[in-house]
Amino acid sequence: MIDTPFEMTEHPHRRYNPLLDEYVLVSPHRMKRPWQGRVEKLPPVERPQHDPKCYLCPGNTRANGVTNPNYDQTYVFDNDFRSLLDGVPEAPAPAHPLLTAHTVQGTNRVICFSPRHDLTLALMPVDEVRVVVDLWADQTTELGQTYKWVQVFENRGEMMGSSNPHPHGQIWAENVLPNFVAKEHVTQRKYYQENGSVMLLDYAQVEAEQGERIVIENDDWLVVVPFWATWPFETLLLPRQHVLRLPDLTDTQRNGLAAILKHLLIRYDNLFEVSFPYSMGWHGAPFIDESLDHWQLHAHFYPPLLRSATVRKFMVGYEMLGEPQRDLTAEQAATRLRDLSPVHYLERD
Ligand code: H2U
Ligand code: ZN
Repeated sequence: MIDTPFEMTEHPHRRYNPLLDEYVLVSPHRMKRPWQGRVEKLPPVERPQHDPKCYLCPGNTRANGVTNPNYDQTYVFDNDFRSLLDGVPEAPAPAHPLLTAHTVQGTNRVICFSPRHDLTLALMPVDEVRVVVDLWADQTTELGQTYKWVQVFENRGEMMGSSNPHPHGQIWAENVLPNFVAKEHVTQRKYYQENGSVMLLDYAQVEAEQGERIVIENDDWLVVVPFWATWPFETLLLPRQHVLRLPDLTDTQRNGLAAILKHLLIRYDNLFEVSFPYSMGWHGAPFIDESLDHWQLHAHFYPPLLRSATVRKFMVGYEMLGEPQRDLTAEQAATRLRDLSPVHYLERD
């Protein structure tokens, strides 16, 4: 029996994720246990500006024999190994409802963020990150004319399964809403119907007032470790104004976005002095013929690291069978990220 009043920094509790309508178990008392694992740093990896063996560098030939142009900013191409295809025939009616399958139509693209093999978004100049923002927006507009969903994302680092260190992201577009997006569509709509306001605008407001989960902010954007974060250093990037999709961002909002992206990623790299692995991606209103006022553009960052450049969080055991669990609270993670130097560790004197 614990005879002290409930403290979020002391006692196990479950936090509600309103976007996914699910819970995460938080066990802050476990932070007190001894840790005997190694806390190592990795030696910095020296990468050339151009790697003759890289599939994404300008002028190189890809796995399927196509040669990349000598691009000098960004470069988009159809993924040579697409997971989604167009013109797929209709699947037959299921033999039993428990064996249901549907046809899906779609496409996949790869975006090179820079011709420089050795850079990352954290190390690119802000005006070059801005070019990437514009490209994400333009691709969303273009693919949104054909598909209901356009998923812009980046897998960074070997730990996340990225096949190549060259700065790049991907876009998958399809004629259905994938699971997480379908969930966010329903939860945001329900919140809007019940409260008459936009869930993630209300959330940004509460976070701006409370401050304790803010990592970094500027006039148009806010980065928080969400109250319901599952990954140790997960963050949510939110506009302060109501925005449905990337292409709707104004020139000023895009500049602010490029700046805050770079500075978030610098802090991530500085945390364990390593090029921080993560999966990040954008969620905005889908291209469907329904009322969409409940939608708010946002980006999720899901980094796997927990304690050092090599010690990661695994979502296993109870997390596969019950629900996600974390020890470090969202507030503690935000404080750690907020207190880091705004100067990249590789660019310090
Ligand atoms: P990842 O780093 O997340 O693996 O993304 C790289 C993508 O690039 C991957 O989806 C594609 C892979 O299919 N690719 C090509 O389209 N052509 C190539 O020559 C190599 C990789
Ligand atoms: Zn390269």
